[in-house]
Amino acid sequence: MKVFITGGAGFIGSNFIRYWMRAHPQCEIINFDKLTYAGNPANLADVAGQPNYRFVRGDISRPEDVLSALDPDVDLIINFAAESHVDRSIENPAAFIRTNITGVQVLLDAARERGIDRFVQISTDEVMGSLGPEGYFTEESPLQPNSPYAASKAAAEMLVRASHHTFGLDTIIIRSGNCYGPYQFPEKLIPLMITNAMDDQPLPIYGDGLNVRDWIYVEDYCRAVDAIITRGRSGEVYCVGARSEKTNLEVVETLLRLLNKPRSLIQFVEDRPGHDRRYAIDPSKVEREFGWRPQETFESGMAKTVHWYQTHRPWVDAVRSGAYREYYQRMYGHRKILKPSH
Ligand code: NAD
Ligand code: TDX
Repeated sequence: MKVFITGGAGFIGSNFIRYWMRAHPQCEIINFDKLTYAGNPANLADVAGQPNYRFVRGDISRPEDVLSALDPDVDLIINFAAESHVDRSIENPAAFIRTNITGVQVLLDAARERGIDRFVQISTDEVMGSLGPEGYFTEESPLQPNSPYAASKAAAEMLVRASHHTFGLDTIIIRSGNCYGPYQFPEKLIPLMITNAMDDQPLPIYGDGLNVRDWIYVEDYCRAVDAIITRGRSGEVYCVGARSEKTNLEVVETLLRLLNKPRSLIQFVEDRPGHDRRYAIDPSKVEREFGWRPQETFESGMAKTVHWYQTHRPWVDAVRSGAYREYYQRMYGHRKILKPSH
């Protein structure tokens, strides 16, 4: 089998490639990635030399890039490539439209042209909007995206659905909750807080810190994606979550404890505009159909994650240098500091 994985140099994609090569050692992989600020060849340095792995640099929104890299004998496309950070989509949505919408249509067209057996779109719970204190997202929840990022991922889902319905393309959509683990770029909550705390820098929590996210350790997610790809039904949507809801404040307090750093590092700052209050996934469908269960608890996954960042200082220093410093200053330099309400 030959798999075309897009966005494999990013956080989830690189963890998935490492996982997949272990689980399916006979399989050939093409990793197709534009290497944006979020794509980092160092994330896959350990597999780069293997004979069944090939890297191609290219942009999913450019048909000529995709068609020249997509060998005729590819069986499966898994699309991890995306602009993935909500705050950047608020600052400038243009790249999100190009990659997350145009790029997905380019891949769908290429999949049809080449007669690919299955197209898997990696989506997100954010397409379903924000929950109140009660209730859960399921595969039947309406799409109600609130940020430019979420809107672009919802649009992509609609294009995937249309390719299935109109052209009979074999497609699957997978929506997960917030992933965390090794190799995550430190713009996202958990790696940003760990790397700041390691350097005794302030930990900027948006608003009251009581927004809730549903966390899943990346390796657990990779196993779920594997089960869905190999055994899932064409045209279906699958929601993956580990039943692990935490407020942002709970997340930060957990990692402060693991790092043995003081609570005084916490700084409440001006909220994210349009900040979704709560995400929570009901993963019953995936549990029922595949018998999948997460292997890590939030505590064990966080302990592994903190340990990974502590023991990969050169990786941390490299990704936090150069353009990252400008990004950080732009994103956090002007945020008002708030007095905590609790
Ligand atoms: P990431 O930002 O770490 O990685 C994205 C990768 O895509 C990078 O390697 C980047 O270089 C590549 N890329 C970006 N634009 C591209 C383009 N035009 N052509 C080719 N490659 C391009 O993202 P991630 O956190 O690993 O997320 C992977 C996927 O999972 C995304 O589709 C995201 O929407 C989805 N997702 C992520 C989470 C999460 O918690 N991280 C949760 C749910 C869904
Ligand atoms: O500095 C911060 N302070 C803070 O309080 C950052 C970066 C985030 N937050 C809050 C905002 C959210 O409530 O933490 C929570 C998590 O934020 P992010 O890590 O930016 O993730 P989120 O906005 O929930 O989106 C993530 O999950 C779904 C991923 O970035 C998406 O790619 C995925 O689709």
